Amino acid sequence: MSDNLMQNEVTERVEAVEDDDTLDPGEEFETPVEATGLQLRSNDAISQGAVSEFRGNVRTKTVVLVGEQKAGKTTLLASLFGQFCDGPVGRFTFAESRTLLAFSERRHLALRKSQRKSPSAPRTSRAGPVHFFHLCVADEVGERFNILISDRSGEAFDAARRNTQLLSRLEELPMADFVCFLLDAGKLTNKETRAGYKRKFRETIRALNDNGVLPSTAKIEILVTKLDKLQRKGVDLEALEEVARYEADLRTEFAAKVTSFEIYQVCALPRANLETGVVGLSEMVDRWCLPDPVVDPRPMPVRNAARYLDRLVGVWT
Ligand SMILES: Nc1nc2c(ncn2[C@@H]2O[C@H](COP(=O)(O)OP(=O)(O)OP(=O)(O)O)[C@@H](O)[C@H]2O)c(=O)[nH]1
Ligand SMILES: [Mg+2]
Repeated sequence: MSDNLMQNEVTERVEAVEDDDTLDPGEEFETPVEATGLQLRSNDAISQGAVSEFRGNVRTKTVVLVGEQKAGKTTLLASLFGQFCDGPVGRFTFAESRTLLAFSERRHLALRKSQRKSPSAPRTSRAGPVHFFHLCVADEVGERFNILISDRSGEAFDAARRNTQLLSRLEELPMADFVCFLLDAGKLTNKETRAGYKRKFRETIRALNDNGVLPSTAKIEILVTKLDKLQRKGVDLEALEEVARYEADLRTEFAAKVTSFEIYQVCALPRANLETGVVGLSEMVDRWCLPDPVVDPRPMPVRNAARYLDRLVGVWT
């Protein structure tokens, strides 16, 4: 072999090693299975059985998406994942997902044109159980936040609204840190169907709240989805006022009944008006990752306590 050829080979090898050093170490970022004690199938959505164990081992916020058929639940989580694929979302970057393939598949299906006129996600199977999607994000200083987002068919919520005996089958609700009700803004612009839709939407929240299936600590979010449908040509001012009025009505009815009740506008897939763009997802992640306020575990001093023993707490504080 000539000197020149040998020199080239050595240079190539050195460059290859240098390249390797700069490569994303990938696997090393994964939470080791020994640390979580879990053998989750990383490429599938997580089933109900595995999720409790996962939550027991990893500090996680669980987000439950509630909404009737075609409200946009699957598209919302697919779009959120898609945003992270494109780069940082607000102050967070993507760190890891144990449901990568499941996320990618939903994203692909949500964007796919196929034989349809426009992109659309296939309906989540009615008979299928609840599934969870795992997203781990990191903030500017590298602190990681784990989020589990549930997805199930809207038909299950519809059935539980009509027959409260089925509420116990919504097994994801007791573990919710956030319960997000997806309100389809597009349906509020349709004068013929809006009254029925508004009634059903309200009844779903009532059914869940009045029957005690919403955890008392869970934060309730109304996500007004498909914002692009409110901003497309031909939507009159009356429709926008209708949405604002309905939001106010919901606030009046539910805000005082739950720990936290907020309404946010989002757009996951602006197919009715591209100018709307993707709206509200980075703020959503921000809220979901917000650390819980520190609780002071010390006992409260008793005022005018009769016993010396009970006065001690006051003396110490
Ligand atoms: N214009 C518009 N369409 C949306 C948006 N988000 C979702 N969609 C469409 O709404 C339809 C239903 O979305 P899905 O995400 O499948 O709804 P889902 O709540 O998961 O429905 P089920 O699985 O049947 O319970 C799809 O055709 C989506 O493309 C949005 O932000 N804007
Ligand atoms: Mg779905």
